[in-house]
Amino acid sequence: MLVTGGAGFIGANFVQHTLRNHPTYDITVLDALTYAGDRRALEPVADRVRFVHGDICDTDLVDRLVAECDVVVHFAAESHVDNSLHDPAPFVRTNVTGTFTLLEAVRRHDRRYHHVSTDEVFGDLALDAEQKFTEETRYDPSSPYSATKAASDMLVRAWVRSYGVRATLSNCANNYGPYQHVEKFIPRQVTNLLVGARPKLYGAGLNVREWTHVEDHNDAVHAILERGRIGETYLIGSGDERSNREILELVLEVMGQPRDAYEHVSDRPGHDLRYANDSTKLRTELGWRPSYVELRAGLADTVDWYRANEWWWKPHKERTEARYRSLGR
Ligand code: NAD
Ligand code: TDX
Repeated sequence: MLVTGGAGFIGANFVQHTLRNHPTYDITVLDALTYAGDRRALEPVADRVRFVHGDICDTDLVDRLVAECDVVVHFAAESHVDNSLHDPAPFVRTNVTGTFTLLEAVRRHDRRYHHVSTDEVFGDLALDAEQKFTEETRYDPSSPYSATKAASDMLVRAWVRSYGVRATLSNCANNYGPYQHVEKFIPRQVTNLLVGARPKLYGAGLNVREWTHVEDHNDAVHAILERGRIGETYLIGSGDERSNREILELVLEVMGQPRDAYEHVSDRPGHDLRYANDSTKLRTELGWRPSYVELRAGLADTVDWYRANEWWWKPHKERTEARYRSLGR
């Protein structure tokens, strides 16, 4: 199995998860170790994984690695919306050209391919709408990040239809859990509290996200790899929708702080209001169910992980906050 982006948040959890549940798998990780990649996230399985430091846009390297594997699981991406607003160029390169490079190699060598994508490709929903995203929802991305993820999904669909590439796609809701970069909402607030800084809420904090534990996301990816239908898209989500303010208040409560111990900062331009996935297809067709049904308990575990693993996140913290300060957030 070739796992791209395996030194990132979801990819590293996927590699650890896979080796726990399928100890005989032979895994190669391809990762460029950008600011978001950290090889130390693979430390618990370092002696069981082949790590290749390289770029998914490197045609020769990708061709060689794809030729050697049976299945490609593609996580590598530029993944942070705020960064994409500031400098979209690496998003177009990695998310679009990188996916194209992988698809061409997969086509040449007739390999099974799974494409990891996001609910953000659908744009956003009104806060008071009954409706959720489904596999049929029209694409309507808002940010440079989501536009490049949407473009990459379209490439995959075209390669299935035009060339018969054996691919599946998944679009997951917001993830949380261990090894998430401190630039993202939950780890940023948890680590702010751990270093004695105040959490930062964008705007009024009314935007809603559907929070899914990374282990549940990775269970779903395995279900799709094992039983998913070629050419199909599956939406993944816990069903647990919360406003950012609610999440922050939960984090503060879990960490024993007053519920109002945070500050409001300027809002994200074009900030999507609400994401919510209808994951009925994944649940009925493939029998997937989230095991993290209690968000509070999942958050408490995540807070414990950040408390116990300062060695992992501390080296990224100061640089991340310096970047936010320059953006006024
Ligand atoms: P991340 O930013 O934590 O990790 C991305 C990894 O990709 C890093 O290790 C980085 O070094 C690597 N990478 C970046 N550019 C590369 C390149 N050109 N070549 C090789 N490697 C490169 O991201 P994440 O949160 O783990 O997200 C993984 C995937 O899941 C992405 O495709 C993202 O769009 C998708 N996704 C994320 C979420 C979420 O909540 N985090 C939700 C749904 C979907
Ligand atoms: O300090 C903050 N304060 C704040 O209020 C940060 C960093 C974020 N926010 C808000 C913005 C969002 O409404 O919290 C929400 C979550 O923000 P992010 O963690 O940046 O996630 P989001 O923009 O929702 O995108 C995430 O989920 C979908 C991932 O980063 C994407 O890779 C994934 O595709």
